[in-house]
Amino acid sequence: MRVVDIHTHMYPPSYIKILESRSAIPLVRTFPQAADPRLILLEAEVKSLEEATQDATAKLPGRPLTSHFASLAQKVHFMDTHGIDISVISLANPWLDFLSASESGKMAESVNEEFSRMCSEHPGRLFFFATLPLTAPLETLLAAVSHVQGLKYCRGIILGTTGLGKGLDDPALLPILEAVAAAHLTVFLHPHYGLPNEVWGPRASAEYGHVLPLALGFPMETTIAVTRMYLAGVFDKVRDLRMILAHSGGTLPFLAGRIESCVLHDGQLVREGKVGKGRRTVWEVLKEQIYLDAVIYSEVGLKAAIDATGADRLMFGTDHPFFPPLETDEQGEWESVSLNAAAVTKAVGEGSGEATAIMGGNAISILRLDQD
Ligand code: 5CU
Repeated sequence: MRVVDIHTHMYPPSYIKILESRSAIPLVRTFPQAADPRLILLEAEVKSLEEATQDATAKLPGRPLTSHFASLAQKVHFMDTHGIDISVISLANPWLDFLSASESGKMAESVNEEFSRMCSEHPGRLFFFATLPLTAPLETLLAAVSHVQGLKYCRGIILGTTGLGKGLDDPALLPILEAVAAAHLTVFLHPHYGLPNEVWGPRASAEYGHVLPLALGFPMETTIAVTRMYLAGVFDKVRDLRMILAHSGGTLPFLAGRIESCVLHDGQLVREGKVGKGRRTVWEVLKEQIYLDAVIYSEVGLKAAIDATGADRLMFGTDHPFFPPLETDEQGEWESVSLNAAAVTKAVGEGSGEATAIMGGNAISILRLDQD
């Protein structure tokens, strides 16, 4: 069995430099009371950033920026430690979303070249999902798709849920999705923005750590983005589009039936003829155009994902370098990885054909990882 990690991130050193120069999130900041700089990414972390800036005894914001985020040697060490044969690396959130229209094209080019170079240092072991300059003009964006299509180890693009700023159901995004699909690049859809902070209530920032935005905000964001695409007919308009959804599709496998029922019972959609013959159901789109990663940490979620798309559409991932062990050596085994591997074993049986497929076989054939 070959093990492939399709959900594994890095911030190349040039990207970290940009974060170090920033005063608004995303940013990197050093605090006298901590050895490692802190990486502050999420809106939900802004309050604790302000508190720690004013009060040296306040809890530290964000997460430690360890060598796991930017070092290629560390990525390979992590792979070796966990028996991972191949990784498909991607820039972590929030990608280039915060750069201006004039900056993002050049930065995308250099980040994608940097990922390409890293992959070439470990041929056959590393591939990557490229990053698009979504704030740039359409022609720069289309040129970026052509550029990454020509990079030997590129197998797709990582995409957030905001698209060009108005979400993934925005008609202006269609030419990009069409170009990506025509280039046979798979989209890896990943959340970043979660839900508005108010949803978490006044106690969250001080008492609940990152649990609510990460455990619930991220998956809901993905669910909403894909449902909007479905309702706007994006999957029908771009039939060759193939998307891997992070975190086993958010809550889509669990909610697809409810989405279907709401469509069937919606007076407006029925009146407008959107529910008639020829409509592909959410279930059909899931089985035809969607793949899911297996980053859900339990057999219950994984079984729902398998039921929704089929075991031949699931791919193992780790979310490295996020979720490191807090009480054991970071250079050793990570519980976040073993939880996901154990979920596969429990859901489909150790050594089964389905386990072999989910742990690596699916990724190798879907992402053409046995081809140079
Ligand atoms: O811990 C986190 O904030 C994250 C994040 O930002 N992105 C991700 O992919 N996983 C965890």
